Amino acid sequence: MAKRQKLTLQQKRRLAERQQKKLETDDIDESGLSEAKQGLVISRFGEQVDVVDENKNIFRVYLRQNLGSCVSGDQVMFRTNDNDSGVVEAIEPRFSELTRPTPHSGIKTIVANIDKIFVVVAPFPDYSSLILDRYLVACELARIESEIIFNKTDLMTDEQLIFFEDQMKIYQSIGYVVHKVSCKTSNQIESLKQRLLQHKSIFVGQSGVGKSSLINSLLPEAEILTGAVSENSRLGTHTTTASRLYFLPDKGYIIDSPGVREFGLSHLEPEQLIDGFIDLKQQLNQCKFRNCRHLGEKGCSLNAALETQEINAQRLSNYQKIYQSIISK
Ligand SMILES: Nc1nc2c(ncn2[C@@H]2O[C@H](COP(=O)(O)OP(=O)(O)O)[C@@H](O)[C@H]2O)c(=O)[nH]1
Ligand SMILES: [Mg+2]
Ligand SMILES: [Zn+2]
Repeated sequence: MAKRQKLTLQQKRRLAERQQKKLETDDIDESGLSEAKQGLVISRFGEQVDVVDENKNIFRVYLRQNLGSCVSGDQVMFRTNDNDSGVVEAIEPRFSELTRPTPHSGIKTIVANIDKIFVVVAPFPDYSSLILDRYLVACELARIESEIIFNKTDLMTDEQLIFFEDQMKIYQSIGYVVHKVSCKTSNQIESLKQRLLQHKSIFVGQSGVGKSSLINSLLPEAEILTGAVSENSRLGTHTTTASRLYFLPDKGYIIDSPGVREFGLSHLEPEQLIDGFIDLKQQLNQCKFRNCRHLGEKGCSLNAALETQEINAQRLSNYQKIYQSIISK
């Protein structure tokens, strides 16, 4: 067993060495590299990233081996060559990051250096408060401020409008800023824009809720940057599988992210989860058992808070569902 493992490690190392050599000899002309300069990562494509320099020139460059993860929003030091290519040499420390688990028990950084997360939901694809709460938990635990966008209001039937008004009230009463918008009619898009300006934000949410459409409505000029990247790198258009950063007119930026159906939280310790539910946490008041999991145990203070309607039943139920999903991972 030990021998086999050793071989594998050796093989891995050789492979890495070969790749590194290939990277340096084939793709990067080391002698022609510029001085290191500061850049901002717009998007990641496999082993390459698009980096923008202070003059808003965009380069598709390689990553030095052992650099660690490099994602949209990362501040980097990089060098370029005459072919609009180059290499990232260092990643600056991040002031924030949003992470999620990988299928193999690892943790993946999705985005770096953001100060606000907009969670987008809509009547289509089917709205789920559980999915919304999963995102909100991730935001709270990353200590990044979040706001909620209810998009596609133009598609809501009268019945749905009543339901969604009710949902919005739940989140507003917790303290979340809620936006009720439509890309189709541009309803409330301008007031949403005011909340974005000066910030470094990301749009997250299920695929199809309208994240990319929102960015197009908010920043028609964002198209220009998209075009510029494709032309500059000569590598065709961008896939929707990668996150992508767009500059706001003055300061700040907005990052469009690909949708994930359910935001994974399996990397959390179950007892961390309550910190992600700010409303429930506030109402915690000495449960009978010190190690209470708040799953309906006798003497749980959240049962009492539910009875006096200090907390919302849907939120408690979602907390319990997520808790169960973490312990059954
Ligand atoms: N009726 C309506 N359709 C919308 C609205 N916003 C987006 N869509 C449509 O929803 C679909 C998915 O939008 P997209 O922006 O690609 O979603 P994303 O996967 O979250 O980026 C597209 O067909 C959009 O035209 C809206 O406010 N109203
Ligand atoms: Mg999209
Ligand atoms: Zn309890």
